[in-house]
Amino acid sequence: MSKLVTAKAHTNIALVKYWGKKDAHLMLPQNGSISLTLDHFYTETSVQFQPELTADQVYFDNQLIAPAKAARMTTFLDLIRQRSGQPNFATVRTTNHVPTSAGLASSASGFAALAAAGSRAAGLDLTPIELSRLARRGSGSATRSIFGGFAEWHAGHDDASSYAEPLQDPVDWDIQMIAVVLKATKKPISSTAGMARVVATSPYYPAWVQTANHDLDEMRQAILNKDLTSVGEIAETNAMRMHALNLSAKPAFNYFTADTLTAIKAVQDLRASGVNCYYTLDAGPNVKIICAGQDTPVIMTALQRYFAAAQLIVTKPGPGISITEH
Ligand code: 2P0
Repeated sequence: MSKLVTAKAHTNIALVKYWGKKDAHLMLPQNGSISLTLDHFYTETSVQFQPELTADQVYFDNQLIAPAKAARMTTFLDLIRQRSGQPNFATVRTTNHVPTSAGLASSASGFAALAAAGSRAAGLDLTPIELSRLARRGSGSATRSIFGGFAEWHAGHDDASSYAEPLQDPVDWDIQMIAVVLKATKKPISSTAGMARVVATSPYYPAWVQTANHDLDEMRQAILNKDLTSVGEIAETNAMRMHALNLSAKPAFNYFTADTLTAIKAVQDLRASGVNCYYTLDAGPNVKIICAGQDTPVIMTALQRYFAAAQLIVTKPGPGISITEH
């Protein structure tokens, strides 16, 4: 029986987005991305390899899940077995500390935690950058969740060169995100399939890659300067260009609901009234508002005209991965 190892990874929100692969097997992105890891949402996963098992056993919130639903995780465990020489199947127990079905990037924290717990349980002792490369094979956004604060995922050109690194951690200036958790309808298309369709069919894709690379340079500088206004402006523009790709795909799709547009409008109105706040959106209806802590109360009050207090979650920069051997 292997060591029992638990890892805790926080989710991250991209400020310059990843939206398209150039190699689906190695999970190499078309462009680099920059994110902020959040304190409030995280996944805890424990892994133990056991000789008596005849298949991997994956539990989500203490419920054993069907093999078909666990396929992406067991394929990832195969990769760890291949690298480590660990011959056994594993028991995996994972708990997502995110509001139920909020769709707040649980694959980022999920695969980061699985990479860390799984590799250590299998006897590998990986550096943070090696862990980031491994997490990438599970889900692109997981590449960045190894690190706390601001992180940058370098697109790279092969397995060795595509990894994230910390840009700024800890974050010693005032930046927060308010997650506006909106009721999800059935997701129109998964992230993986959505971005593949965009790369294959959007005539605007080359312009996206070009502008994303420019956004990366500007965002790096804005973070170094601790400049909330620039971080917010670049992030908002970048997010809307990503969603414009979805609208320009064939067939077109989008992740917005009516409430998404209400939240966007509320941010625009707040900004028009002098409050320094910006929005970003990922592959779901939720809106994340980038702001300073001092403005949080006025933003919360304004949003509560439209949304219940329980739908508004204030988050701060969060830490990188932590690993415990039992
Ligand atoms: C990101 N998103 O940079 C972008 C922005 C959502 C919008 O990465 O196919 O679950 O597993 O690599 O990482 C969500 O997609 O997709 C995502 P795969 P992933 O955070």
